[in-house]
Amino acid sequence: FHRVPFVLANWKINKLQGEVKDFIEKVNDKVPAADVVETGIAAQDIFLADMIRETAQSPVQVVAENVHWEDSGAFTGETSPRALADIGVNYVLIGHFERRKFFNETDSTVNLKVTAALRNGLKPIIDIDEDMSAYAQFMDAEPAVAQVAAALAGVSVDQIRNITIAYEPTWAIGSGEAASAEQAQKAAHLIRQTLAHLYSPSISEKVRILYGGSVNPDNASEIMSQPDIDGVLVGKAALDPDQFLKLAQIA
Ligand code: G2H
Repeated sequence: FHRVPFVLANWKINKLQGEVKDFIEKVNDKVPAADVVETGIAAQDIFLADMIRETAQSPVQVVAENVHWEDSGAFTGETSPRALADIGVNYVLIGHFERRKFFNETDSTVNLKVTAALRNGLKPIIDIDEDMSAYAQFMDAEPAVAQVAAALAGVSVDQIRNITIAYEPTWAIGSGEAASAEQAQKAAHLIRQTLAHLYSPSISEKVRILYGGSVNPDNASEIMSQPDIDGVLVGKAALDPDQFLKLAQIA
């Protein structure tokens, strides 16, 4: 089974309207075909509708950075998964380290959001982080394994095909210090073993696992050449269109 690599930019709350437009104009015609390398950009909700329009003729996927777990109702300031699907969004990031750290995202809200996304036909990209102490104990990935299981509670065998997992060790996020290819592979392999245990070995082979945390065009090729790593989630480096295109070409 061939897993199509996924190169996903995470802009967080950077960029203004004009910068978004310029970036998309620059990359639209230059990204690889979606069956070779899938490319995507996670951006603030306020830009998503424009981005969907601007990428209509290109394979670039427009990705939400977060979503609420109810489809509608009185939840001021949140974004409905049904509304995201309605404007044409396909993918949503769920449980990014920064959501967990600054906005009280927990394994249980992550699971509610994953379920809500799937129910509305959105494909979740679930972030799994890991703390520094676990790293000090030589990649004891136990917490990562528990996070995967919690995030996927109630997700069926049919639905798991629509899930992407992004492994982003906390200490590597925005620090300029990426995990080594070997560390990243080790964690990704453990995550795949967890999927095999929760579902089946053949299903675990169908799920994409990305690495994120200080990825750039210099370290991406070694990381992406690891057998269990199917792409990268990139913050800082992917704010620049040329670097984003380079990463897509490396994949
Ligand atoms: C981790 C990553 C993107 P950066 O947050 O999700 O950001 O590449 O800047 O470490």
